[in-house]
Amino acid sequence: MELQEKVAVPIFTEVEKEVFLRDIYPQRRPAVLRGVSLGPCLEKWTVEYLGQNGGDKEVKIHVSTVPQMDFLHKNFAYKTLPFNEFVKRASEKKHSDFFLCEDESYYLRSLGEDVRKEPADLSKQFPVLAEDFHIPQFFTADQFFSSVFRISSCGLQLWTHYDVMDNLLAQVTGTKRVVLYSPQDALHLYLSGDKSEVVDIDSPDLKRFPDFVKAKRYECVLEPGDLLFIPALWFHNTVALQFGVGVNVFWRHLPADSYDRKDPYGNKDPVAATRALQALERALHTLDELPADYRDFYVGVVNQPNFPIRFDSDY
Ligand SMILES: O=C(O)CCC(=O)C(=O)O
Repeated sequence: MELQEKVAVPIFTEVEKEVFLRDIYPQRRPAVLRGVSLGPCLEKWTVEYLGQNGGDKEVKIHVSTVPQMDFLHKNFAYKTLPFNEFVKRASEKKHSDFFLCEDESYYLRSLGEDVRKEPADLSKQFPVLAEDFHIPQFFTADQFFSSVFRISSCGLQLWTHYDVMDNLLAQVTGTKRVVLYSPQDALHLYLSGDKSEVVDIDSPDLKRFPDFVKAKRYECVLEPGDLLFIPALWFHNTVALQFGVGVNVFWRHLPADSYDRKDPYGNKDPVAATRALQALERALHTLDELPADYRDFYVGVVNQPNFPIRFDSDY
């Protein structure tokens, strides 16, 4: 059996803004940044402190009977809990109060005040805790898009997906394994929208997903204090190796008007890409007027690297 190529994500220590912008950012490849100051959150954010200072604001969470969450088959439930109760439950292995079963797993991806319109912003939803977390100033204020709490039970695995914004994922407490795939491997990931259908990336069903082995696997383990730079369009899959608290910061790589204005999550394709994909879908639909063998032929023509170059067909 063909083996999947594995690469460790490079680690850079005590990176200053100038070095990030000159040597790392333009490469458009993931990088672990170690030793960048994130503020007092590293010492302060215990379960008790988070509960006391995050308060009892209601948060919408994912709850699952198994740690491997599967978005496409929705093997989890959306529930609501006060933030302090959520943090307590996410930090324990067995629960006396639970929704589905006593060892259920929890995940929070924090949201904006108006979930449909507003991106998450720690300083608005959790102002006291936000003071403890210093966002690395690697980009300009007008590029800022959102700051999102990522809090997971031990073992919780988040599906492979891409986002359209550049991202710094900060691990504040606990450790997390992150596996990434390049946008160039999109064809090998069996996409359904922005997510991969390959749920079990460690033991994939190669009968269903034979080309998955062709996707190069980039991997790192984030420790408290680490930042992971995830460039836009890079696929990522996370496993919390311990109960952990992280914050990710999305910012714009492209001019602001390239992005969908009604996208609080930062995962809707840029407007030009959406327009192009819709036009392509309509164009491919036109081929339905032809028999299957003609259709396949012309889809093949579109897919060949020289498309749309046409040579004169006269002899
Ligand atoms: O840390 C996680 O659990 C997921 C992070 C993620 O998907 C992101 O930062 O975009």
